[in-house]
Formats: sequence, structure tokens, C-alpha cells
Amino acid sequence: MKLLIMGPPGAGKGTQAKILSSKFNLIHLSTGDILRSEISKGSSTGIEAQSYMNAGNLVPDKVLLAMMETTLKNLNDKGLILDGFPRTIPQAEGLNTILKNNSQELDAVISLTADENELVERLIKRGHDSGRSDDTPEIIKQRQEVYWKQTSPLVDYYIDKNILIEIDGIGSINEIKNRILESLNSHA
Ligand code: B4P
Repeated sequence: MKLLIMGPPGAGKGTQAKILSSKFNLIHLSTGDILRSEISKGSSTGIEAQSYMNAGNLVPDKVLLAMMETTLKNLNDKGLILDGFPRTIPQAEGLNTILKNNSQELDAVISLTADENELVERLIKRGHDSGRSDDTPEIIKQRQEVYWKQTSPLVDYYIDKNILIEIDGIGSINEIKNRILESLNSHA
């Protein structure tokens, strides 16, 4: 099974992706986590990504596509949950090509929806707990704007492909997990 989880910053992508990966034995690929690990290693990808991430902007498509092409090639036949990639239409087209070349495709795209004010509160709380440098009010606002401008067009893109599942991301983590599992069941 190959799943993608998307949603505005703080919608619970990472949280739900972890739960789904252990439930279905999927490899969890979070591009945010991969990029943060490249930054802490000081790799050339990390150095290039850091200024974009600190400003709340997307890292350029060519960097993400090169990074994900290598990663996905090595995981060809494995079950996956993609968390935070693709985030633009060119990334989605690139992902399509990578998967098609390996005779694979996405089975479903889970789009988490949530009220922006609740999301800002969640992320500010995470910033306090984890010290993530992009979880400050100004940067969160920028990340939300970037989401609406560059990432939200993917909703229609995947509706057209008939694989989009929209899930209300407000509620307890357990409630949202159950909504996702029910929708995946009826989608299958
Ligand atoms: P990400 O790491 O993906 O950051 P995010 O959008 O905030 O998602 P995250 O998974 O962390 O949040 P979640 O909703 O799980 O990306 C960071 C940056 O990397 C981007 O801004 C960009 O610069 C770069 N990047 C990554 N991928 C890229 C790409 N493809 N192209 C270009 N650039 C890219 O969790 C948020 C908080 O809410 C958590 O603390 C969680 O505990 C809490 N929470 C979750 N569910 C909850 C619930 N139901 N109730 C209450 N709290 C909840």
C-alpha cells in the first residue's frame, strides 16, 4: 500500500502518519524529518534547505525531487506513507513519474482539514515543547500562506485522480485515527 498524508502545518500529518505506519507496517517518510536530519548532519542538501525552512518557505522542488527519487528507488516494492511530500504540483508530477517508472501508484491521499486558529495554537505549543525553530507565530503564518498558495491545489489534483479522502482533523488524536481507518476501509 502507498499512502500520502497532507494538510496545513499542524494538521496532524506527522502524528497520524506514525500511527498508520505502525498499524499497516508501512515505512513512514516525512520530508520535514529527513530535511531536519540533513541539516543536523550538515550535508549539502541540509545547508541548502535550512534558510528556506527557517523562513517558513518550501525548499525548492529540484532539491526535494532529487532527494525523494533516490529514497524511493531503494524502497520500490515496500508499503509507504508519504508525509509532507509532494507539496507542489511539480512535486506531484515528479512523484507520479518516479512511481510509474517502477510500476507503482498511490492508493489513497488523506487530506486533513482543520481551523487555522487551532493549528497555530498546536504549533506554538510544540515550539515551546520541542524548540523547533519554525514554530514561532510569524513563521507559522508564513507556512500557512505557503500551504494555501502552493500545496492546497493538490487537493483538486488528487480529486481528479479519484484517490482523495478528506478527513476532519479537529478532535482527539484517537478520533481522527478512527475517521481515517473508516474512510480507508470504505475507499478500498
Ligand atoms: P513538516 O515537518 O512537514 O512540518 P508541518 O507541516 O508542521 O507538519 P508536522 O507533521 O510537523 O505537524 P503535525 O501536523 O504532525 O515540514 C517542515 C518544513 O520542511 C516545511 O515548512 C518546508 O520548509 C520543509 N519541507 C518539508 N517537505 C517539503 C517539501 N515536500 N517541499 C518543500 N519543502 C518541504 O503536528 C503538529 C503538532 O500538533 C504536534 O505537536 C502534534 O503533537 C500536535 N497534534 C497533532 N494532532 C493533534 C490533535 N488531534 N489534537 C491536538 N494536537 C495535535
